[in-house]
Amino acid sequence: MVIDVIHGPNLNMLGRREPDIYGTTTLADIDRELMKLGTSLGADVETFQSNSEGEIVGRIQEAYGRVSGVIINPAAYTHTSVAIRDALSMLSCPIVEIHLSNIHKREPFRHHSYVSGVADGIIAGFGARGYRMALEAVMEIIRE
Ligand code: CA2
Repeated sequence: MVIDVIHGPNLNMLGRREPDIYGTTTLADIDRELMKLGTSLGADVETFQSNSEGEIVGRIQEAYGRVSGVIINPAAYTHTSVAIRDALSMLSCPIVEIHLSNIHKREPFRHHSYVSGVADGIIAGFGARGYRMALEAVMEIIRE
């Protein structure tokens, strides 16, 4: 069983800039932790980060029929990308949208997500630990 974890633009900078908003954990730390948790839950966690909208759309298309669940932090594309939403809407597996910060506590332009309408659930505001919550949630939905 494969769970795909997709990280959007600038998340490769995690832990290196703006620790007050996004924390000090790096993306490599998050990926390592998810792979470990995945093994204990019986899933192969694959991770992908891109700063390019087209590459993220391509990755979602490749997930079609191949993966059992998707966890996605579309980062800034959350608030702009109909293309990512449309790609996600083609999947039939569970989708969890995740944000490190509580986007509803921040600037008004972050309050709208194009992705939420096609996600099974949303986790926001719990920092890096939200990824663990997302993986546990996705595995529980799959097993229901
Ligand atoms: O809270 C989140 O996870 C966000 O998806 C992060 C995005 C932001 O545009 C969304 O509104 C909320 C930004 C990711 C940028 O990540 C950085 C990490 C370290 C330093 C600078 C940016």
